[in-house]
Amino acid sequence: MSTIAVVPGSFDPVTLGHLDVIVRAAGLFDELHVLVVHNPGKSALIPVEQRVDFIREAVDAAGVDEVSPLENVLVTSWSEGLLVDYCTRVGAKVLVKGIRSQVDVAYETPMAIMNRSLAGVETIFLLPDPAHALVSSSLVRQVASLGGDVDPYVPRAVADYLRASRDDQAG
Ligand code: COD
Repeated sequence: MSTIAVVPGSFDPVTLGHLDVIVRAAGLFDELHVLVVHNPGKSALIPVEQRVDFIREAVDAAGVDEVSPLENVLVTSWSEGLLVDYCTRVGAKVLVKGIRSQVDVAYETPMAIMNRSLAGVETIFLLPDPAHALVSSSLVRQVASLGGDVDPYVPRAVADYLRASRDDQAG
């Protein structure tokens, strides 16, 4: 039986930190679903379908660079209810989340316990690559909106999109 895992996130936008977790998780499971989920606690900058496209492009590019292509990665979105409802629908037994700090531990622990209680779905935490450990989507959005260079933190297409959005707003 193949093991399906899900990497959920807002990915608004996807960062190199997210991609590091995705690439490493893809090496641990038979099938990996990257799921763009609307987080009701956050107001989104980028439309969900655009976020999905950015991740697909970045995963395809990562596959070219890796020894083995990321052929086991599927990227999609979910807005129909609980995260674990998606897991149940596709037969996924594991969620994979990245943990950067104690703040992430405090945020993720109750959700992990609730998800196991609701549907028997386990959560596995991966520690970040130190090179990307301080990167967050919210900081990237803030830096981009104030005219800073986000090229070191996100895929090229995302940086171009954020630059264009800022130029549109400016003028
Ligand atoms: N390095 C490593 N990991 C990182 C990095 C980085 N630089 N940046 C972010 N991450 C991790 C985050 O810790 C998180 O695990 C994941 O990547 C996604 O991050 P974001 O910011 O894109 O997404 P969030 O934090 O807004 O999470 C959105 C979710 C929908 C995943 C979350 O809200 C969730 O799990 N919701 C559950 C909804 C639900 O069903 N609730 C009821 C039961 S709990």
